[in-house]
Amino acid sequence: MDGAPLEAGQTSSMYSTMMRDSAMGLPWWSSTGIFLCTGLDRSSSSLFFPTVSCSISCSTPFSFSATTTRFTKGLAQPPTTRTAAGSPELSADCSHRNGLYIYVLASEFLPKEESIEQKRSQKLQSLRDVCEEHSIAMAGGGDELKLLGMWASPFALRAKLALSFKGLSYDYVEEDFKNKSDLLLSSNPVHKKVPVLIHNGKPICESQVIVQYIDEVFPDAGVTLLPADPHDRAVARFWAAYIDEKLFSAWILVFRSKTEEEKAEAVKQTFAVVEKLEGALSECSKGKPFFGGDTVGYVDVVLGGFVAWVHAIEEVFGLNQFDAAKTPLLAAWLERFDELDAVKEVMPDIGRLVELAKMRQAQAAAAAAAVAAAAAGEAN
Ligand SMILES: N[C@@H](CCC(=O)N[C@@H](CS)C(=O)NCC(=O)O)C(=O)O
Repeated sequence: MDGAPLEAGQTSSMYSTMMRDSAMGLPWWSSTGIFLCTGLDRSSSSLFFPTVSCSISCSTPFSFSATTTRFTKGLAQPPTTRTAAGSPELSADCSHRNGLYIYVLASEFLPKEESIEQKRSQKLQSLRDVCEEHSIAMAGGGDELKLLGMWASPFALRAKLALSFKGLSYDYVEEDFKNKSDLLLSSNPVHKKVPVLIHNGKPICESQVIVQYIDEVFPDAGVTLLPADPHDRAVARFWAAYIDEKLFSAWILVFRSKTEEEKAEAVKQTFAVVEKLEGALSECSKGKPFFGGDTVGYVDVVLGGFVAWVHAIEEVFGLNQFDAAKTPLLAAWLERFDELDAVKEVMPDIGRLVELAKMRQAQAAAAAAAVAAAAAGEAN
């Protein structure tokens, strides 16, 4: 590839590493599951795969993307293939919508969901190397996004959701809280917490700040999260702050409750907050499916970060917070939100969260028992 702009309908075979799903003996395009699509494109705005609703960020002159895409239904026939320079290697279909093209140069079936993030990072790195080698300008003048997170963190999930809804590629670094990286400690010296987004070497901390930053800096990518109207924007920020202040603290009470009375009080507080959020959804959505209206917006992302834990809490504590009988709008919202491909792509495994929650509960119970035993020993 010589770095000259690709023409519509033309692709490069540079990264044609399509693999067969050997386990099933099927060609990749007829499989179902997660695919990693990587490529360079030349477009001027976001577009969507026709078969899946996964947005990919595109900016001029070139951007690269590595996005995971869930094919819930394998394709019935191979996608159109176009090759450059008569190469026998093929590229996946070029989606074409509204006159824009995307060149997906490689689609690789990922049989193991856990490997997605590492795989995505590796592919991005190889694309970056290729861009450097061929002097190809990268999206937004070489935007480099790195996210420091932890798989179970609802706050890190917010940042992942925002990046996913925007279709932005990023490197992901999983942090170990027992041994935080120097990068985390130097990037967020005040709180030393995740998430931290590092954009072209500059760190941005606090999940809500990160989501707003992403929306501001990449206005043309994917969906717009913050409302255009200043009053609507203020209302969205108000409810986002309410979620962190009230819902999260009610959950902490649920987790820390030691007696049935304490748990009942914590559950009561949780439902009171959720009831207010039902009103918020009605106010922000104006009768549409999401807080953001027809598409997800800022409050959807902020509350969306908590969705994995809503499911885990239901399994661990038997607490169905978004109950269709009590809060029908939120119950329907949750179902809708869970079904979005951009959400599925980044959602942690609920079973793993349940295990973590049970382990933390057992640790807290053991610590409380040790304190009680020590107090009893002192009294004797
Ligand atoms: N207000 C912060 C909260 C971030 C937060 O609490 N992160 C937790 C993970 S869920 C963390 O990094 N904990 C590490 C620690 O406390 O050492 C935000 O919205 O980003």
